[in-house]
Amino acid sequence: MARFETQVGIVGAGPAGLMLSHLLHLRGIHSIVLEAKPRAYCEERVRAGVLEHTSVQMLHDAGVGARLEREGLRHEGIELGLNGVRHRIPFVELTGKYVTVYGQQEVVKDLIARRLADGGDLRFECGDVSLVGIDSDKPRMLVSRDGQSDEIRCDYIAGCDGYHGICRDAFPQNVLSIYERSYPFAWLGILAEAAPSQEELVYMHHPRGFALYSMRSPKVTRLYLQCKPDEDIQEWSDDRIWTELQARLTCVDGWRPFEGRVLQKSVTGMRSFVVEPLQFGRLFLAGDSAHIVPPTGAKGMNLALADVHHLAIALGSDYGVGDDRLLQNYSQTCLRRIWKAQRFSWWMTSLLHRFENESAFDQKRQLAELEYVINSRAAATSLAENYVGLPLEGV
Ligand code: FAS
Ligand code: PHB
Repeated sequence: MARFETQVGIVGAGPAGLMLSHLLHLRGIHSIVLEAKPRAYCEERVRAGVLEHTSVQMLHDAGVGARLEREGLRHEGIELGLNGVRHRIPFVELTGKYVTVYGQQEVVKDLIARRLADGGDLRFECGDVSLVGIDSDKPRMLVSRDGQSDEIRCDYIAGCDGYHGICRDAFPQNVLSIYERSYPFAWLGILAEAAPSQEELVYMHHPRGFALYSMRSPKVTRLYLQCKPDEDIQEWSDDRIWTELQARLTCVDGWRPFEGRVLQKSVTGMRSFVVEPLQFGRLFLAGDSAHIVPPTGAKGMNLALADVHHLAIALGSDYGVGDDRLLQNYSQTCLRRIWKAQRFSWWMTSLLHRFENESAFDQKRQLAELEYVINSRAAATSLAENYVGLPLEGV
């Protein structure tokens, strides 16, 4: 067995794990990142695409924002669609802030490149990871692959291994409280080799179900449509997908998405999920390992970055001046933001999707709420300030 030592062991090389490793490096704190998948897989995995104002600021301040600045698409608003008419929510006018469209895999590529350039210890295809002694002073990560097992002794462990990872399950059962809600639908999403036919995202309410028009670059668009929770992607030819997207997104002013070759298509389940607390002993959860939001509010990746922002500051204070109060408050600090993002993501999902068994009253109430948001500056401002990202505590 090979033995290694580090200050912070990190499980998972998604946005949370990689950003944490980088932020710790900037504070002179050593970390080892264990990732089950190959580097290429992590760099090609298509997921989120919208960065809050706060996330862009964080990436810039951490010195990993140069390509984001060059290639990110600045979006000063979004459009809500109702009865084939688009209504703009002007973020900058209402909040002074904007969002940036930049693929999650681009953020991951930038962070991996920077970590490796700084001599970071990233171990891809690491093998099976298990945790030992998380409530002791020296927790360990055990990694076994091809009959070889390594032991990594740490001061702290960060569980950044997503919803399907192993770290959350390392918490004793009686410690965790789980809050969750599922939705009677999913999203069928495509990446298309088609130029954007308009500049901003369109969130469309439609009797056939929700549809979202998003993008990645001047040549690539990203589109989603509401589908059954157990939808079989094999039953969706590219033609059928475009026909359904055009049926839901085409507007009375003639606007419609440009079509193109479908580069990637998948179905993503919708759930709201939070565990409390985010800490047990010297194990800290961050990102999707602790919370999942439906993507309607574009909060997933941004919440993961906010968690590790707080964790890096807390670890920096502990290592820097021996003050562990921020670490003790880490869970509560993150949960305040997590529950606001949960509320907003649930609200956007409830506002814009068709709920099969909803009553006629609920349908009318949903439309009234959408019309209120479209026509009320106060309601539009509330949407805008949540969408661009609420201020980070302590910043
Ligand atoms: P991640 O899941 O990104 O990273 C966790 C990492 O841990 C992965 O690389 C995984 O391979 C690794 N890992 C897991 N178990 C391990 C183990 N036992 N040992 C070692 N490594 C392990 N958000 C949006 O806003 N818009 C979207 O369109 C959108 N689409 C999404 C589509 C999908 C299919 C998913 C799952 C999420 C989507 N999200 C979206 C949310 C997404 O952006 C997440 O919030 C974000 O990836 C969270 O980042 P991390 O917490 O770093 O977790
Ligand atoms: C995306 O571009 O992938 C995207 C944008 C906004 C969302 C969800 C996903 O709400």
